[in-house]
Amino acid sequence: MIINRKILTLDEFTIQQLRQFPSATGELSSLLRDIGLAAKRINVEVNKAGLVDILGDAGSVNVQGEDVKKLDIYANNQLMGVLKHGISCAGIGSEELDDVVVFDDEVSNNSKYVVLFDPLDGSGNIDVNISIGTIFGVYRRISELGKPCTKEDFLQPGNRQVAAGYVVYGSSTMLVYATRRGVNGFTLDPAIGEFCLSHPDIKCPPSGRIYSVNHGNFFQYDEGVKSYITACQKKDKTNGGPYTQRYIGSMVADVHRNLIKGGIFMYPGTIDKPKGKLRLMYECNPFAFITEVAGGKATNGKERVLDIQPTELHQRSAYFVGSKDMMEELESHYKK
Ligand code: P6P
Repeated sequence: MIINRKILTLDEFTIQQLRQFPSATGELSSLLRDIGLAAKRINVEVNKAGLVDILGDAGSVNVQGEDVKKLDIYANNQLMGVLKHGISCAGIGSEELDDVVVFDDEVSNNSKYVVLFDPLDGSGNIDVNISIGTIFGVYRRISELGKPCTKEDFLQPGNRQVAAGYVVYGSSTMLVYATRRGVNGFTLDPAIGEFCLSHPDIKCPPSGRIYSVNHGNFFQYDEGVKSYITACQKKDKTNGGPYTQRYIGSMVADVHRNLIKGGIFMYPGTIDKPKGKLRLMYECNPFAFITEVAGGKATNGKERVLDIQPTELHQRSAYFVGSKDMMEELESHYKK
């Protein structure tokens, strides 16, 4: 008897995916559920952030007598905790930590995956109540199982990701993750405390009318980028008129909107910072993987982001990601 399940929770969805691959060990499904648990815990604190003045600012002691941590440190610790105490992760790399953390215990050393994450991207927007997010990428280890994972496990090109995803803490809290089989979005239902499948099989529209960039740096961008931005502003009425510029200074929210509605997000290099600001391993690569699985593209202006061979854990990359047609129009301006 097939039970008609209208709403699948994240746990039910990952288990359903697992049932379709009897040979799978379930480690990846378990890891994704672990991240979902951390996201729920982070969501509780992010939603209280506006009350920090009452609960006490980071570094102080709150009314319950607890140390109030900076939210991004709190988020980092939640993700590291669930992954260390799970069965699927041998170690992590985090935007908040200088070096990778090798879990080095018997279970972790036999775990197949390592995870890189930005625990709370855009955390500077918390005190003005703008959406922020968590970003993660999952790699299969290349080091020997049974031993501690190594730095090389974390310095793989983004095309070696087996899964990637993000959580956007916004008007609702959503967890979106991709495997090579597709991109699926889950919205947190506070009534039951579960992420529920709300956006099955997300596809990035091949084109759109939204471009996201920090216009303040316009005169620092190279000619190709300036030419494309100007073209976005000069679209005439025969093709719908000028595009809309939407940039809220929180990459997760901007890229999520563009993934659903169609659009392009740009964080180009500048004269002062040729590599731009965004980090390759735990900001650019996860969104590049998700966007490509959904039908879009992601480059650094010259090459596919997922093909970049990393050399450092925290290296930066110029970044362009979004709808296929818009990315190809940008590339045409680079070729001029
Ligand atoms: P700028 C947040 O600090 C972040 O890393 C991204 O989330 C965001 O898109 C970008 O930086 C904003 O940077 O230089 O435009 O303020």
